[in-house]
Amino acid sequence: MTSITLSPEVSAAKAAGTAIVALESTIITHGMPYPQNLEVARQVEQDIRDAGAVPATMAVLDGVLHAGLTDEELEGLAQAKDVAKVSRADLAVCMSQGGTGATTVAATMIAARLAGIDVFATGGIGGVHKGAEESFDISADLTELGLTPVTVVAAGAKAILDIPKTLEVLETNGVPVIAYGQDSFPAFWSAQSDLTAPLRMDTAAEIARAHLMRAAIGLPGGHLIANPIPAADEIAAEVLAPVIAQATAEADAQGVTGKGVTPFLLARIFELTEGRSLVANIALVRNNARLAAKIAREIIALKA
Ligand code: PSU
Ligand code: MN
Repeated sequence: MTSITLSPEVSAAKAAGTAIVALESTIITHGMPYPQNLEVARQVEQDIRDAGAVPATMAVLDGVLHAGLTDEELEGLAQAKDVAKVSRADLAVCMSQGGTGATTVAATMIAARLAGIDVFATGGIGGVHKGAEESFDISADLTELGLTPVTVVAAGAKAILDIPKTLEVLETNGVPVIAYGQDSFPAFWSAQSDLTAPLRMDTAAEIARAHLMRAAIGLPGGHLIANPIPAADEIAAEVLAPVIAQATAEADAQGVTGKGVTPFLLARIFELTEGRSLVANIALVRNNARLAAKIAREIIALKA
């Protein structure tokens, strides 16, 4: 029983010692509408190749956990309806039942570890939701970052989350949170927030050294690299605040709970901004893919 199946491209990269960057698939199935989701998935894969690394998009297809999808597989997933969203809790169940599922940040980290991949690029991680003191809605992504040795490049956390509480839980879980090239923790659509990130690094090489040192001293868990959105693509926090407030209120009024919360909010924000949120989202994911490829290449260079 093999736990994970590598695509021909990923398999060749492993054999050749080429840098590899993991990508999640929940962003494709539950984070963006079709057909932009497919265009973005392909574009981000190409960005990673252009930066000298190989992309490995993770997903469960008919019970098989894949690291790297063919273009047909990617297209099938992007068009499919009712794909499960799988995190740590349901990954093995989805596989044992022969199901098809898109991987969250947590499940993608688990898949990356199984495939021997150190670095993973995404848009935003899950976190502590607003009102968590009542709902207890805290993403399994935050637990995974404390358990699984993968460096995750994201654009900070979305303002649908309680960002100060998200940073507290990451600290409790022993996760180094590193802002790239600035002091403040980026807030997804905005490069700056009024929170100072716990750590700052200015080069991919410095991040690669921290990643390898964590492994060398035997600590489990990864790093969260918070990479600010490029200035040209930012959306002002004042523009999004009322949109987020409305989407959150609707989720509450409609009784949306559990793993439905994040996809509901992402879809409503897309509608309420008439697609403006998606343009920024695409720019920041591509920016994260390029940085992740650099870090992955530095790790390979340091291991050599
Ligand atoms: N945040 C985003 N875009 C996303 C997600 C989060 O800005 O696509 C997805 C990721 O796959 C993340 C998951 O791992 O949602 C978190 O879901 P939950 O809050 O249910 O843990
Ligand atoms: Mn949740």
